[in-house]
Amino acid sequence: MASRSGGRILIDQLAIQGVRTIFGVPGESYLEALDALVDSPIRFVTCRQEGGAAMAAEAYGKLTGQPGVCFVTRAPGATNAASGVHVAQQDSTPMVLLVGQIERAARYRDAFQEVDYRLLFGGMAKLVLEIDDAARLPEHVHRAFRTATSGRPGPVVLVLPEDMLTDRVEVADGIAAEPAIAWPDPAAIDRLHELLARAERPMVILGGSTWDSAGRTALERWIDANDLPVACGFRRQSLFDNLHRCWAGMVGLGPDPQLAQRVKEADLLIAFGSRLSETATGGYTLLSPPRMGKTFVQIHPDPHEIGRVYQPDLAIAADLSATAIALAGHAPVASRPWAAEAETLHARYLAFSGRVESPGTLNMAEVVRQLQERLPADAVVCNGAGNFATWVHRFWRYRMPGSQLAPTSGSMGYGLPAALGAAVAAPSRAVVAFAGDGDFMMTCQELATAVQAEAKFLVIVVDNGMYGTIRMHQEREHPGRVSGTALKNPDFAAMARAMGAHGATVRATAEFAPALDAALAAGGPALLHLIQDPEAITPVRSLTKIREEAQAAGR
Ligand SMILES: Cc1ncc(C[n+]2csc(CCOP(=O)(O)OP(=O)(O)O)c2C)c(N)n1
Ligand SMILES: [Mg+2]
Repeated sequence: MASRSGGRILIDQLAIQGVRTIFGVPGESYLEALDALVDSPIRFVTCRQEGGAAMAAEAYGKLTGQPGVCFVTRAPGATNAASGVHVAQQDSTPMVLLVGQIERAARYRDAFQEVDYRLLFGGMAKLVLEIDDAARLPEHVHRAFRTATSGRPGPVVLVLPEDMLTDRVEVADGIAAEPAIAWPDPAAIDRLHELLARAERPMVILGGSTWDSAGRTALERWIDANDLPVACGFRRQSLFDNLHRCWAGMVGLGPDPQLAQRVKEADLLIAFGSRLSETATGGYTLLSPPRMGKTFVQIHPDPHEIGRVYQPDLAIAADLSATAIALAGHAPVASRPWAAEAETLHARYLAFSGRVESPGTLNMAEVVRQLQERLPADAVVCNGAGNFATWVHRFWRYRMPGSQLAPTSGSMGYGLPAALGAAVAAPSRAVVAFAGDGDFMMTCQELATAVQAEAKFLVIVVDNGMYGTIRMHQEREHPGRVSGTALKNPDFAAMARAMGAHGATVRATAEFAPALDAALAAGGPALLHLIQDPEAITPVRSLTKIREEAQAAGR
C-alpha cells in the first residue's frame, strides 16, 4: 500500500462520501489538502468570506440532502463560518465544516490563531472531532457524514491540525456512509388513524429536512385521501404543493391570523417533521407547552426531539418519508367531518396570497407575482432575514421540492450565498435570491464569487433605506424614536456591475418586468436594485400606521 499525506487521505475520503463541491476560503493551515484538490474530482468554490462560504455550503446541503461541505482556516476563518454553522443547526441541515488547525505541538499555548473548537462549536455542532492521527481520517470522515445526515441532521466540525495533514501514513480508504432508515411501527400507524377517526378538526403541520421525493408523493396521497388541512412551519413552504386543494399556508412569522386561529382550535394536531419551533407557534402562544390541550401526534426522525417542548399522545420516531409511505398504505378514515373545511382553508390561502395595495410606486406583492409568472415552477427562491422576506413568503406560491431556501434561524445575509450554493448544486434550475438592503451587505462580496464561479442567479435587493424589521419593532415599542436603524446605501446596481454582474435599478412596479427580462437575458449573475417606499414595511400596515397605533396604545 502506498503512503499518502493526511491532506490527500482527507480529500480521497470526501470523494468517497460523494462530495463534489467544497465552498471555502483558503488558509495556510490546510495547504496539503488544497494541494490534494488539484487532482481530485472535487471542485473548490473560492469564496470571499467564511460566513458566506458556510451559508452556501448549508444551502447546498439543504437543497441536495447531502452534507454541504465548507473548508476554512483556524480561528479567524472558523469564527466567521460560525454564522453558517448555526443556520445548519437550527435548520437541521446536514453540513460538514472542515477547519485547518495549528500544529499539534503548539496546542494550549494560545498559539497563533488557536481556539478550542469543541468549546466554540459545542452548542451548535452535532459533533466536533479534532483528528490527531492521519491514519484515523477514514474512520472520522465516515462518522462525520453519518452523524450529519442521521436522526435530526445538522453540522459536524472536523478539526485538522496542519502537521497531521502533512504526515504520511499507509491506511485503507473508508466506505460511504449510507444513512440508516428507521421505519415506523405498523401499530403506531394504526393508532394514528384511530386518533384521526375520533377527531373533528384535525390539522397537519409539516416541517423537517429529510423528505425525499417518494415520501413527498406518498404524503400528498395520504393528505388527499383523508382531506386533511395541511400547513407548514416557518420557511418550510416548499414541502408541499401550495396549490394543492388541502394546502392551508404557513404558520410562522407573519401568518394569516385566521390560519393561526385554526391551529389553536384544532382538536388533533399532527406535527409531521416539524419541531413546532418558536416561530411556528407564535412564540409558543398558539400552542402552549408542555401539553397543548389537544391530541398531539409527533412524527420526527430523531427520538431526542420527541417531547422536547410539547409532550405527545402518540410519538413516532421514524424516517419521515418511510412514515408517509406507511400512512399512504393505510385505508383512509371513513368519517371525515372536516373534509369540506380543507377547501375553505385553501381558498383562504389563495386570497391571503393574492393581491394587496401598498404605499409608493413599487408593490412587492406584484413584483413577486410577476416573477413567479416568468420563472419555472421549480425555480429556487432564496432569502435572508428582514421584512422584505414577508412579501416573498406570503405571495410566492411554492410548488416544487427545494424551491425554498430560507433560514428558519432568521439569519441575515443568507439569500445571496444560498443562491450561490443552489446555482452550483443545480445549474439547470432557475435561482433567485431576495435580500434587504441591510441583509444584502452582510454577504454581498459573494456576488464576486458567483461571477468567478460562473454561477447564474438573480439577486433582488429590496432597498428601503433601513433595517426595516428593527425599525418596525422600534415604532411599536418606542414610537417616533428612531435609533440605530437608518441606512445610507450605495448604488447597488453600480456595485453589481463593478463586480462583473448585470445590475439595474427599478423604482416602480411597471419597470420590473422589462428589467427582469433584461436581467434573465444577461446570462450570468444579475442584480436588480428595487427602491421601496419605507412606508411599505408590511403587506398589511404602513410604518405610519404602526407608529400611530402604538401612540394610541399609550406607548
Ligand atoms: C445576522 C443578523 N444580524 C441581525 C439580525 C437582526 N435583524 C433582523 S431583521 C433586521 C433588519 C433587516 O433589514 P433589511 O435587510 O434592510 O430588511 P428590511 O427589514 O428593511 O426589509 C435585523 C437587523 C439578524 N436577524 N441577523
Ligand atoms: Mg431594509
